[in-house]
Amino acid sequence: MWTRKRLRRTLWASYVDKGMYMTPTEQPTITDTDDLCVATIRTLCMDAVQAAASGHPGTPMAMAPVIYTLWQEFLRFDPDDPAWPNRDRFVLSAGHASTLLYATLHLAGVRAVDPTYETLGGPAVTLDDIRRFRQLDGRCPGHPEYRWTSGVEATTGPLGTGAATAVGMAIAGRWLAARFNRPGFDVFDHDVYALCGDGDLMEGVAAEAASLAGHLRLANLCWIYDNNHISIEGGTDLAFTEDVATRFIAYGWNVTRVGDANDRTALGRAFETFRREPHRPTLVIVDSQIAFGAPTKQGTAAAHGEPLGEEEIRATKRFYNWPPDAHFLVPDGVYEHFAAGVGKRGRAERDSWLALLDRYREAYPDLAGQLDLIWRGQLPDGWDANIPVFPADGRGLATRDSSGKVLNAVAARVPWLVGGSADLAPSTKTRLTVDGAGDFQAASPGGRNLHLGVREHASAAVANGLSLSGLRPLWSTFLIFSDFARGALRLSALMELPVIHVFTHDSIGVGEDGPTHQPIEQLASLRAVPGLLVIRPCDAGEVVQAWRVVMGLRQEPAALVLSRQALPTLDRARYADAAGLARGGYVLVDPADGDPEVILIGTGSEVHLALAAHEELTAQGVRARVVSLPSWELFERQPAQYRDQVLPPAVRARVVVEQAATLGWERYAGPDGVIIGMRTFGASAPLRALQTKFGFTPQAVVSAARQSLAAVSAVGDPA
Ligand SMILES: Cc1ncc(C[n+]2csc(CCOP(=O)(O)OP(=O)(O)O)c2C)c(N)n1
Ligand SMILES: [Mg+2]
Repeated sequence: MWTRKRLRRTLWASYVDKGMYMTPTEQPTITDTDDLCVATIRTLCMDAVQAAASGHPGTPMAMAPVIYTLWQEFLRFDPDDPAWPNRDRFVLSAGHASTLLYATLHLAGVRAVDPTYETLGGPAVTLDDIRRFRQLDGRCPGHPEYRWTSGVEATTGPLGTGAATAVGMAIAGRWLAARFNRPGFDVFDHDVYALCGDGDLMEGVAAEAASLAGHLRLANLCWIYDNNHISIEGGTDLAFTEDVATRFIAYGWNVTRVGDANDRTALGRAFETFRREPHRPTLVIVDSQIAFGAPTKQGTAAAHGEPLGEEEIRATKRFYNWPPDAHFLVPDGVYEHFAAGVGKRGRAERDSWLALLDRYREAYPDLAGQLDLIWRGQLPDGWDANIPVFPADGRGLATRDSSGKVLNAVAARVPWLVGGSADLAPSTKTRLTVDGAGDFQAASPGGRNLHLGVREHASAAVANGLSLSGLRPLWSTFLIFSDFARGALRLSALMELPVIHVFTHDSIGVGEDGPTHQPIEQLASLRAVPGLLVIRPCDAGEVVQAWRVVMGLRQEPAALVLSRQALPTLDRARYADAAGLARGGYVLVDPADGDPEVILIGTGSEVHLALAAHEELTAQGVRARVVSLPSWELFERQPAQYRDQVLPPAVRARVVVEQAATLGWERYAGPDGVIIGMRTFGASAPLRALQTKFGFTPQAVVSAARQSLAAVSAVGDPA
């Protein structure tokens, strides 16, 4: 149906495509080149949002002088190599203002790198890309996306999260400097900037991260706060009247103010103040007026977060001394001015850094070799040499314990594997105890154990920031609290970052802590995140294999789901090799003779229930197979032939057992299978009592097997 809006948009797009609105000879009457550049950013943003008929034009227009001053005069960023390791980072936490970044990337002439961030190509953002803002497959999606548009340092849009990610980048900057800089060799000394709005500062994740940044005295971190007193529903007096400056001072930040976003001199002074501050992160509070179009008609034309409309754009352009009918116009001299500013400075910075790196290579070949591995996302030779072997043991150990041992064996060989926990490292067993690991603190920025505090959401965001800077981060909490980290956790998948999320206390098996601490729906919801590998190993043998898989990841995050309680270490002479974990699911044991008539499927601690039921069924003369299925994602990647081998379609009698919500298991249980899982919250009681109450006993698995066998024989063989 041709709504008016759609018609307008289509006509607009076709005029723009044909260049009918372009008046190339007409130039703005702006004499100052800096003003001209700022106006170019503004008009590109307006035109892009108008062409897309969606998006937020107001904030980009108001913040244009801020991003311009920062990039043109301060940011150490070489447009020719947006992956240069010691570049300053700029994170647009207010991701809804994405055109601001796209216009800047375009005007600065930033070149594209491939998704592995290794090979350089053409422009990151062309004028055509800006014309096609928010269109399918365009380089300018609605919100900035890492790996999709070069020069975008982090995927942003979920407010608060970009700012928190920047804290991770600043920690990484400190860590890299402490570990790799040597006297006379400041290989790492870059700064991290994030541009935030009211929404960012309202979000809990940003508060968590700011508190951590203040504690860690991250003087290489600068948040710029667009204090425009407005968000979607209206003025901030509706819901946000706190004193932000005082709050940040209380966090231990250095707070400075710029009274007018158009005052480039004051902005410059604020950035200099940041650079001079040796001990604290800096918050630059910039007072601004969100643009609704020509200032004469403030607030009358468009609602917040909507295109301005063509008439309003013309009026606004006139106000800027811009030809009102020109669209996507980059006036003469603008590209050149950017090239002479950020371009020239960035190139000089990178050239001298490359020369420094050459000398560093000679002086410290080992360290330089490590950096090459970091930058290529590779592991050192022999990274797995220390991984222990766990002998069969009927009593066994918790998978959190075996994981802690494997982790430390790996950490001994991968110096840039850094760990952190949201105040639960003693419980999650993620503390790195290898020689010299130490704690990361303001006074010891080379430490490999981050104390992230009880701040799960910021923990995941910080881990993303560490990963974006080349480190191999892990962070940990209880599985139940993965919910608290979800926003940043899913961004690790969206950004394709090899972050390791370690979640222990993985079931009602936590016992006495009760239903508040017993995860139910968390496994299903983690499995629902595209691109997140979820692995729930059943014993120490599978834990070893899980770490092998996880360490080999280069563009995927993983969630390791581990038990609090001890689990037997399987005798792999009797049961299949744990290496089967790499395929996601594998046959652990089959009937002594003949084909299986029923398949028992389990993950983690419940694999042992399935094995006990297998013995019982064997004694009863039932031919059963046990399948360990620790990772759906890895299993789904196997060829159909392999999957059918493990779960033969002809064997329809099946039991799935997992101490979690049953959602999704139908795919493996099939129509005649029985799923033993959790359909309610848990309860506070000793583990044994819970297992009986909720039906996690070998007897329950045996009777479920019989029930499924009966269902199959009642239906009959379809063949
Ligand atoms: C976590 C999250 N919640 C809600 C939104 C939707 N949203 C986008 S912009 C916005 C208002 C942001 O206000 P502010 O940060 O002050 O930015 P301004 O409108 O001033 O540019 C909201 C609620 C979001 N992007 N992320
Ligand atoms: Mg605002």
